[in-house]
Amino acid sequence: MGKHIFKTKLQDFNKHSYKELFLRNPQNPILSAKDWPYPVNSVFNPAAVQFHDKTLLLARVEDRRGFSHFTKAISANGVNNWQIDSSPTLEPDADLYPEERWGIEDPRITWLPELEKWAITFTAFSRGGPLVALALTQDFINFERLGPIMPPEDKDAALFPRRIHGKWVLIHRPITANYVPGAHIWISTSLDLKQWGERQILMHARRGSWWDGGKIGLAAPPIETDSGWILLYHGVRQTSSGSIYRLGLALLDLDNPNKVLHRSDEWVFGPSDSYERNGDVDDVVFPSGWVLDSKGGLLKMYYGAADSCIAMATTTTTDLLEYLKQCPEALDEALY
Ligand code: BMA
Repeated sequence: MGKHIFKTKLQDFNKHSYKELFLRNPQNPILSAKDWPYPVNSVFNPAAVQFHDKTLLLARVEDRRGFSHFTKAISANGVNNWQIDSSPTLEPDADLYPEERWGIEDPRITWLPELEKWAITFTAFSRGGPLVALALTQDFINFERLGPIMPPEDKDAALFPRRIHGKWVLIHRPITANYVPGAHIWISTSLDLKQWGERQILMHARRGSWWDGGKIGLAAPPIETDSGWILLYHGVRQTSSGSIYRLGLALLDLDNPNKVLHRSDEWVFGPSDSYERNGDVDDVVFPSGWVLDSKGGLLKMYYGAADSCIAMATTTTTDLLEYLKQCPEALDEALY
């Protein structure tokens, strides 16, 4: 066992009640199938960005075949009065893009100032398994598909907003062979957004009874701060009645994002309200986007709840950084 485990003693956990970093919106869930302008099974796991001073969600929408597509919803306050496209915004097109045969899922969006385009990384569900695909857009009406950028199985990907040391950087989550069992978060680089290399493990899933023992993946795209990149990730624990998806935090070195500076031992957000606990897949909170209000410093996290609806919770980058800096230094160890 590593020294890491003993940094927080059990009595420290018991002394205080947990400080909640995220505050759920009282109107949760803010969007669900009943709000959709056309018949769908469920809406969940949305990407989220600030677009022309409004909040734009690109929601994963699942039809009754079980296939997913994306539809955008725009709101001035990011909570209600959503203008939802009357038909799918981006649909799988298996004739031209065979990797999209069984749908497209879980988008993440990053603004790339260098290209003046939004980069959408998403899971394309190919016959060979889920893989990471990339599309670019300027207006969320026309999309330029770059196709698969990672082979199956790989998902939970997002780009950093700028090149670092001349290279684009991608976080993603391949499922690898059994040398280091589990599903870990990886980081790769590219010169042209198409050919990716220098792949390495960024963060291991922990093991045993840890809340993130077994499987982790990126949640929302990394946020740049003076202290480093804030990484929000989901961790999965298998139980006798299924998986529980919860969230943790890490801080990556600003100049060298393949170095993890701090990582939360505890989860910082997990399913507790009924819409998070019960749905198509119980006990899932799955953010894939957050929006920073540059004026107030408020950070709105949008997440899928129980694979059935969309909810929102708020925090601030100040609170996240304060919390993260108290977290243990991360050991790049598979054997926690
Ligand atoms: C993951 C992804 C997510 C989903 C989650 C819980 O593997 O497929 O889209 O929300 O499982 O079912």
